[in-house]
Amino acid sequence: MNTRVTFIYCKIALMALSFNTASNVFAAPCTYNDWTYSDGPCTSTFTTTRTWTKIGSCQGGVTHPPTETVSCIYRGADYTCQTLSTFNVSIGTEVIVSTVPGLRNAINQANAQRGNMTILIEDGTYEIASTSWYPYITASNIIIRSRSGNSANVVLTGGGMRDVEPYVENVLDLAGDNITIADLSIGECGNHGISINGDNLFVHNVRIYNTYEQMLKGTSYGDGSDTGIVQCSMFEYPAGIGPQYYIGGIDVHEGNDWIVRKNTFRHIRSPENELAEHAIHFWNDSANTQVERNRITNCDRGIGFGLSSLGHSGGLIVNNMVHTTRDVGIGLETAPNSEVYNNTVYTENYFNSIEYRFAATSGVKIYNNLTNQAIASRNGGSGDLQDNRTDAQGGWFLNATSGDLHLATSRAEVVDQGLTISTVTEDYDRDPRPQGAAYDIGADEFTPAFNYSILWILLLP
Ligand SMILES: [Ca+2]
Ligand SMILES: [Ca+2]
Ligand SMILES: [Ca+2]
Ligand SMILES: [Ca+2]
Repeated sequence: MNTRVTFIYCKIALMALSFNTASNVFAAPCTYNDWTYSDGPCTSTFTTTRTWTKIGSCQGGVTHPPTETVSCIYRGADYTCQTLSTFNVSIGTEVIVSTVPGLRNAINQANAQRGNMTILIEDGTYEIASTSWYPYITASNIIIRSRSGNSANVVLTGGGMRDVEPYVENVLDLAGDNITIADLSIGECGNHGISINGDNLFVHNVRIYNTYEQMLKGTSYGDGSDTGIVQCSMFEYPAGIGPQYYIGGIDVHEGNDWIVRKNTFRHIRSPENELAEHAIHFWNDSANTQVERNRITNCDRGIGFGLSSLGHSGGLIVNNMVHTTRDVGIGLETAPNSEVYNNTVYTENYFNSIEYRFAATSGVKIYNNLTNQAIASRNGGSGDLQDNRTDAQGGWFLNATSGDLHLATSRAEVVDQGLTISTVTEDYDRDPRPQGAAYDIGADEFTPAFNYSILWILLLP
């Protein structure tokens, strides 16, 4: 080291020392990079407490309170079906759009900045998808929702419910993770309303209608889409029938640990000899799906785990009301160790309400289900059946052919006749189980409506 280099080295070392010993005086202003935070658990009001910590010894500049309340996506069991706008749920950059070019720009911006963004859409109808461009979102951590919270007033469409082969027209095609779609409608397209390959999708209070293929599709690319939640949503063909057989409600391949709860599926019916796919179908190497408290009516097929040898393992189907018009209400195919508890199934034009099928379907538990047709093994399926009743009549229910399978009156055949299942603590209505002496069979734990005629008698002089 020559003298000059040594001198510079010593000077730099001295400067570093002076900054260290007098950091209060010379500390640089804080930037965004000088802060870190941790969030507590997300509560059922879609809020959490964020705790901020400063890294290093900067002073002034960017600052944060020690704690603050921020919004988050609540995914727990004690969820609410209220709109996300009720809680002003938002993450990252917030963009408000009111035109198709504005919405397309926001999607391009979300991809360019790698997500962390909320897109709020003003009321209106947006023909956002075409066969030459449709929203393809590669970024993660995005919320797309109506600003008003009124799902009927914000409608995202393609060019109509028609065959677009050999082109593709999904209204939303999502490859990123942690994407939330809420409080809007999606329909009128050539393929799917939502196509998803990323993980942790959250669909809340969305109406999907008039898609030429399955309404929500989980594709099998990579290891498929996992841990999605679909809740409080409507899937329907308002004309009462679909455009072709290759349709379905939720169709997921290679999906692990999804939850599908408190949705309605209507009129997912094929106009052809070939059946439509199920309203809810998880298959082709899927596992551990929870399907609870859904209402399915006037569909060809209800809930399916697996299809032929393309199976599904584990999972729970509980407290659903299922009305089908051509095939099974609940079908287990190559679906080992599934649990099917406390469903009510009303089946028209078919012999079996519930089937467990193929030798690979073993270890299934089918308890406390109320059906009007058989619960049957086919092709060597095996399982444990307890406390089911398969002789229900349409008149037992409030409105069987619109899928309202609440008991119309207290029926001795089912009320207090079920097995106690410690993991099933509520019914379709979230009424606690049991009411009265024991569990009821079926999705509804019967609670008699308040009887005004008795009150009238009591009040008479
Ligand atoms: Ca995955
Ligand atoms: Ca998977
Ligand atoms: Ca009871
Ligand atoms: Ca009830």
